[in-house]
Amino acid sequence: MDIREYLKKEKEKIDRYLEKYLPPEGAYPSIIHKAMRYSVFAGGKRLRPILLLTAYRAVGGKKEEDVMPFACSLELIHTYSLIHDDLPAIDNDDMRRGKPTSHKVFGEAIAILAGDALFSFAFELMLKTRVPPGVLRKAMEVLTRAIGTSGIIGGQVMDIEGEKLEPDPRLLRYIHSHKTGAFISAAVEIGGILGRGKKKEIEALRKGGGYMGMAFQIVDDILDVVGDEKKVGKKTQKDATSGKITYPAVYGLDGARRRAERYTHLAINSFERLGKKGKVLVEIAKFLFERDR
Ligand code: GRG
Repeated sequence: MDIREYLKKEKEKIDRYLEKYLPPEGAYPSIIHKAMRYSVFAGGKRLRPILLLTAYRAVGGKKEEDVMPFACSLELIHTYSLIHDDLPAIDNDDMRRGKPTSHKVFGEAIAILAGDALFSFAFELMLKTRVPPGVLRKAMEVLTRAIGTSGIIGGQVMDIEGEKLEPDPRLLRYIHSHKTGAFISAAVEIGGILGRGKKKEIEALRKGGGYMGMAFQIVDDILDVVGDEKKVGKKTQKDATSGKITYPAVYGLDGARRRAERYTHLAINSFERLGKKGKVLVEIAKFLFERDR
């Protein structure tokens, strides 16, 4: 299969649904809806919704339309995290997804509120997922754990605190597995839950997603050092100047690449436990290791 073509088609489909779901720009008060749409449609690979849908199909899920609200809600939460991550009080970035960041265009107050609004709208949308209430509840349990202090927020807090600490491999693993790995793992696991996969399948998805998330963040670190700003869509070479604890900082570029490769193999081994049905996830894991954006 051509994985690039698969990802392109999936992204286009998700974009169509996001367009349909998000409040129109003109809805009062227009400025906030404009800001929400600006960041969502600034670009983005739509990786987390794609992973949810791919895992859903891998366990035999057939009614994609029914789970599309959940898939798209992940992209809204992800975009929210990017807007807040870019704020002057956090990473202070001017560019994201190849465009000026939200606070550069709309000012800090509206950028903060656009993030908040995407977050709350994500839950409004998620509740429209057409699965039995018990299944939705389980999926939401996984999601809320992944985005709270035992997931993204915990990782982000230590990412900031870490700038004042000595680089240490355990802290590094904590930051990456929480800041990035937890959400990616949740996206894959939720796909399995919504598709009513068997317990063993969901476990393989959860594990594989966690390993893939680690590899993803290590590649993100590597791209900060060697990536092309135009492709990456944001300023590169920032981590070293801000004293971030990253894989290249702790293990060097080659050591980081080896570790990203090792996590990718672990992810592949987990997805292969699904047999033929795990094939697309295997291809995505390989693609993410080789990506340049
Ligand atoms: C509770 C969701 C939430 C967030 C609040 C600000 C914050 C706490 C967390 C920031 C987390 C963060 C930005 C982690 C980095 C993850 C990462 C590698 C992002 C880039 O993801 P891509 O490459 O981006 O999928 P695109 O633009 O393609 O969607």
